Amino acid sequence: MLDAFSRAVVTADASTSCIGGDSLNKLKGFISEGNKRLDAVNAISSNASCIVSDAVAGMICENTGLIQAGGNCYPNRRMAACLRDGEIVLRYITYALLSGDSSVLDDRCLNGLKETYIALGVPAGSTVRAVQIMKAASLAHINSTNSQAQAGNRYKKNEMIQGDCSAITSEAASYFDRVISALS
Ligand SMILES: CCC1=C(C)/C(=C/C2=NC(=C\c3[nH]c(/C=C4\NC(=O)[C@H](C)[C@H]4CC)c(C)c3CCC(=O)O)/C(CCC(=O)O)=C2C)NC1=O
Repeated sequence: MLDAFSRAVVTADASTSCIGGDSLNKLKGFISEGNKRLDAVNAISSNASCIVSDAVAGMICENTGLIQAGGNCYPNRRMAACLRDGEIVLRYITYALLSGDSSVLDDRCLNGLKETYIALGVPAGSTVRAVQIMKAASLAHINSTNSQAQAGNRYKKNEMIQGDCSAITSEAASYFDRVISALS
């Protein structure tokens, strides 16, 4: 498992070079922009149960066969497993976002997951749909663009200093996309 710093070391060592130039500048940015990263992680973590339950509910609304006999969210045992998997995936995405590197997500969550899902008959398309909804909700929370209209009485405003969050948003998006491509 690597983070932005150990990744720079491993990459430099692989080419027997010193750490400098571009990779040092990237690490400087990692530090100077660090509070945005912490806020982004907090925006997801502190809304995780809402993000997960909303995504799984949305996935089921679009495909109600999932909760009927023969569906992979039926009976309740499978529904619980599905919600738990949503939380696992989102938690590993927050770890990757915190460390600035996808290896924790790749190695500890995604490695072999597609094969596990195929063996269990968990439908890939539905899983991808749930991850897409989690992605949209998480990016909205990072940017504080979540609205009462979308969230109803569960609406929670994130108190954050407003600034340019485009870089951390696209980095977060890339981890969701990683999950989607690993399962597709
Ligand atoms: C550390 C990382 C980690 C991951 C990622 C993980 C996933 C994981 N999900 C599983 C099951 C499952 N996963 C789902 C998920 C879903 N079904 C659907 O229809 C939806 C599309 C989707 C939710 C979005 C379901 C229903 C099961 C139970 C399947 C079964 O037992 O028939 C299983 C089989 C064992 C079990 O049931 O607990 C594993 C290993 N376990 C881990 O330890």
